[in-house]
Amino acid sequence: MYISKSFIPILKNNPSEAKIKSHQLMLRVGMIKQSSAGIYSWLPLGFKVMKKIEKIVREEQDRIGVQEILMPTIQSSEIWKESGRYKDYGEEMLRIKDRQNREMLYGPTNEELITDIFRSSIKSYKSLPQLLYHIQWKFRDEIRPRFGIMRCREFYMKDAYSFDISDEEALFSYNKFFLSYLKTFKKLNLKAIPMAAETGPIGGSLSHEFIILAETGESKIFTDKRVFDLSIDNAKLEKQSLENMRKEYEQYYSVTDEKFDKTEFEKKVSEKNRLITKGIEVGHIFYFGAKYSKPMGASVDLPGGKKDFVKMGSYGIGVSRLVGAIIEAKYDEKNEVMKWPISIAPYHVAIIPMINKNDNSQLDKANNIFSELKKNNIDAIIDDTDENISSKIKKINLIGVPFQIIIGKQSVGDKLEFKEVEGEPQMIELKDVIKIINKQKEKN
Ligand code: 5CA
Repeated sequence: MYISKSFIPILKNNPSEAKIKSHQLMLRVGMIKQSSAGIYSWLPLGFKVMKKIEKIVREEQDRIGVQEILMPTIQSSEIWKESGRYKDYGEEMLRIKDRQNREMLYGPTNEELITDIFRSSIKSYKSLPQLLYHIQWKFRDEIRPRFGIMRCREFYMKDAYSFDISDEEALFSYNKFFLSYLKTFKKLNLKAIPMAAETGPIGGSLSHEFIILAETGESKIFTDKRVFDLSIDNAKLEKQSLENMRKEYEQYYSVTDEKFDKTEFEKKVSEKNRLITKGIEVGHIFYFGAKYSKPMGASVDLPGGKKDFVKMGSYGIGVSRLVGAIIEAKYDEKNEVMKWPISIAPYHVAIIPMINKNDNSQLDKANNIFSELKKNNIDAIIDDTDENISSKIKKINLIGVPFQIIIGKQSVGDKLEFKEVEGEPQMIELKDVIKIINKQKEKN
């Protein structure tokens, strides 16, 4: 891919309407374009990154045995009337009438729809547990959409739902997601901390928000620093192991301001371990037992012949919000350098030749390198514009391509000038470039 032919509409300066760095960068390098308040189009660069995040989220859901489905964005109001949430959800729900005058809505979440799907097919405890997820657009008519795709009205979410026979089994499902979320965020190179949280309009008795630290985050958090040192490496997908892992996290005080209790915080956390800061909520999990299954009549036959309502939980990850959250965590605003983890970078490497109108040799060299990289599953972009090398490097730094091959005066014979973003250049052969990039890809 040539930069001259790509749709990457870069702006010279930061757009004035953007207040936080993720919003600034996403508009500046043309990852998104606002279409109306809180509603965005995703342009190639942004879409590529989001799709890569989605892939990692999906892999980690599949790994714990959640089955993927796809539910529609438009739902009927009937099921929401059954659960009692049609009224409760209030103005955040976008309500629509179809041509038959039926009340429809753009789904803000899917507890009702999934319960309806479940109850129509699953009748026996023998089919439990059922773990289902989808990745789909949601709409919430937020009163104050802000910070670009961080708090917008239309956003892309992974939402999963669990159905179990008893509270004990349901907590096993909950804990599977707890672990899977920690793994997902780790893969995305983020340190997310699970924090006891309020359940809000989703409801239920148990809930954790997964928060990454960021000054620009909207959640105020109160935590025991030692929670950052915990490791999930030894946790296994078994009841006891998962329970122990969650207990280990829960022994450290970690809450958002909705749950904050000053006396408890000061009693449980010594002064040197107290951390009061801000964060971004990238995931949220809930356990709500029979909150939806009871009013909607989703029950199964039990071993003795009796029936009971299934126990449910729901588990969300803000896939589109993660794009912004990762920028908040990784973007060096002062030097205008973005460093995407290679697993989600829009391109693995940028090839930057010096372009000379009367001499095609540098561009030919770039094309050959591009083909060789492609053969090795390395996704490259060639900056074929006629800007000078230093402004090209600036642009690539801003986009956040993690590696650069510069074909300038330094590159002679088989040796190429190769560097990591913010790293020192080294003169090496293409085969070694391939080795370094592939090694980095495997590590992530
Ligand atoms: N049904 C449950 C779990 S599947 C649910 O909807 N949970 S939620 O309301 O907490 O949303 C899940 C995740 O979606 C949040 O953790 C957040 O990362 C993301 N999210 C929520 N609202 C927005 C919004 N307005 N803009 C961008 N992302 C959002």
